[in-house]
Amino acid sequence: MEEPVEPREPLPPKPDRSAPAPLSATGRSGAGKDARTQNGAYLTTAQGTRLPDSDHSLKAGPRGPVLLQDHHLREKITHFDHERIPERVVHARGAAAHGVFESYGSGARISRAAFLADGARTPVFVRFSTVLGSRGSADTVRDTRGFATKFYTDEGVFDLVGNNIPVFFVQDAIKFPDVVHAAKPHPDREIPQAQSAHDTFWDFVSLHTEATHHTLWNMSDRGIPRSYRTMEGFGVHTFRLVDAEGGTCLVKWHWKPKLGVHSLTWDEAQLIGGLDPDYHRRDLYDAIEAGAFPQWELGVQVMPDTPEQTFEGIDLLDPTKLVPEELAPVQALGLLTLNGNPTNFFAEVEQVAFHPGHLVPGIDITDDPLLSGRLFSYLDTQITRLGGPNFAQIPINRTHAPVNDMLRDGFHQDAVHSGVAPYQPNSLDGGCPFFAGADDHAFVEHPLPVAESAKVRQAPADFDDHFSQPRLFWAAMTPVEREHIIAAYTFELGKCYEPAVKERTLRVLANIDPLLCTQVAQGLGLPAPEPDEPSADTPPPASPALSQLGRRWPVTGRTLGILTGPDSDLAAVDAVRAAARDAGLVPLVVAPRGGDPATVQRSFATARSVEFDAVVLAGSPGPAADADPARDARAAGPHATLDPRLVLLLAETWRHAKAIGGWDTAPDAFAAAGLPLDGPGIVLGTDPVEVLRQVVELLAEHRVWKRFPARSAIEGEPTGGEPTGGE
Ligand code: HDE
Repeated sequence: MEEPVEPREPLPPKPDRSAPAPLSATGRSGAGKDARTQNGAYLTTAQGTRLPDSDHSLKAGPRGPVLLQDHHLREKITHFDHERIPERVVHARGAAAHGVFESYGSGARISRAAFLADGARTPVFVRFSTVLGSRGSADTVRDTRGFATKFYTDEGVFDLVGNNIPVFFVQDAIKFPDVVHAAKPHPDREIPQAQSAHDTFWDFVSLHTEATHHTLWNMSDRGIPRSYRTMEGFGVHTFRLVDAEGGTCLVKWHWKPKLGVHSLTWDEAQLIGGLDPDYHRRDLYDAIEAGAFPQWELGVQVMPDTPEQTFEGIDLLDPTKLVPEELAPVQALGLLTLNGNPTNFFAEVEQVAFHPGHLVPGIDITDDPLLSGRLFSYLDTQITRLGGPNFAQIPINRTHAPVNDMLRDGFHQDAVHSGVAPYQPNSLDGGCPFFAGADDHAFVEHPLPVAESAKVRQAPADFDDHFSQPRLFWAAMTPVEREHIIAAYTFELGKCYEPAVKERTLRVLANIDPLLCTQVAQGLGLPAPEPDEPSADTPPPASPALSQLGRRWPVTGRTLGILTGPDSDLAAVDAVRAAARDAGLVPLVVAPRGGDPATVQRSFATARSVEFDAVVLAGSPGPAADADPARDARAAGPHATLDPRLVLLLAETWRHAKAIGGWDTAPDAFAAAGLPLDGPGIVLGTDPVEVLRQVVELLAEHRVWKRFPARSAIEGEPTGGEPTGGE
């Protein structure tokens, strides 16, 4: 309770925390484990001089003027003035974790990369992000998510800098500033923050129709993930793998989450944006702290490396196209486990610098024009963001391989280079460093023949096909997923002011699908135009793997709200909590008021439905002491028999299609809250643990969509057929 005053060493980091390996600024040569932290029991200046006071400036008497000679004041304030660095121009908002990648060895036959060898274990650091918002923006906005992985391999750093959507808005890097300027807030008012629901974004994407495919994914449930843990990741571009004999293949990278791909509903996403803007960041951190380590399998789709660089008619150099998994199945290469939270957000998450050009032997690039531009951009951007060319020496960016790069000096040089000959060839430093051959793990570019051609500013003719793959995606969606897409377009365009922007976008939608176009037009109160892009003679191939629904997934790390009242049977609550933990869930007990955090995690005043993936109700709690049914602004209405906050919680849980269980007098509460007792996804019973078992069954499908069948206009089977895969 009292402020400690006895000098003592800093406390050790918490057990869930990890940190960059204690390596020297030039790689593997070791430094002490505490080299990266500050030590010492006493407060000092940056020069290590101990300080007697840091609460008062040096003054000429207690009421006198502050003296300029106060070097401690000047050092403290000057450093503070320079604490911020420029945020990332895109992907500014993010969260990250440490982990390990364990290779299955299956990739060794297609790539010589050492980290893909059988049994290889490689430390990793993974940063997830939104694209559009500023550093302080909300997590749950509709947006693409970044999924960037730094593998600290023995052969140098490999960065897989991907997204949770497999295609991109533009085909050529020269268009990237255009799409980002259009999507960022309007330059005059700097609104709206972190969202695409505004005129400039839709102006651009409706004119630049190669953005149609990515935009459609953004409007689907992929744009509002439930958690970073339930996101798929994609490398987007096609990469070239090189095996030990120099043989090559073309691949697309995939991260498959062990928990499945799940999303929020739009209503939830908006509520959470206000209630808990750090929702995804918190979720990742809490899961790791709780020991529910998120996992993904890394996989590749493998395509032959032919001179055309196409596969089944799909241009592999076009980043607006995906390869359906039904044509090239994803082959698993290894398992990623995130098991350590950062120790210091700024040092690690803010300062980590990814770059698609951080490659290792066995992984090479293709001529995708979007990738070519990225190979320039990521290095360039760090020089401004991290204040100079030595960002590779920041602890989180340090390679785990020995470095001898002959790069010298510059801002923030941490290494003390010895020798006199940072040039090649030399004899004065004994000829060191030496060149490596391919057998010594050198990165040798694959000698790809370049076809004879003229210098032009042009794209290949098949890059003009902007609609076949949006049609493929739409065809794979189930009715409920289609309904969400329609609602998302209607919302976003409904936020636009310019009639021309809406009408032009409807023309784009007509070219994807008439149903999509007419439904959105109806919501906007505008006529639905006819398509002006001819449909292909053959319908799009079926790719049910694109749908998120129809499978069952592990429930590990999902949250369960256990709602209790003063009359709840506490033994039953305990039994349900234990059973929930056994099932891998995170149970949170909600009680009328706060209490010992070991038994009560939320009160009626602090809980809101969006925190829970499912809820169970132990009885029928009346209004708690701090409730005011008549005036509580959050209440769905006055309910004398139930706490009004509970009414709201139950109504939202129902509306968001989540599983709801109850025992004892819970049916009275459900009835009072207007929930149909025999409705889909409502589990009632006398045995609380059995009720929980059935709730867990429902949770394995994520949501109870049959509670809200799709509107009849949208019903009609997707052409994709039965979904496949899953656990
Ligand atoms: Fe990025 N992108 N990007 N991007 N990107 C950046 O690099 C850029 C693209 C992606 O957590 C920046 O360090 C260009 C595709 C992620 O630190 C910048 C183009 C994909 C992250 C940049 C693209 C991505 C970034 C901003 C078009 C998915 C966050 C700060 C040619 C495959 C990494 C920074 C992190 C970040 C440029 C397109 C993913 C400016 C020029 C396609 C996950 O360099």
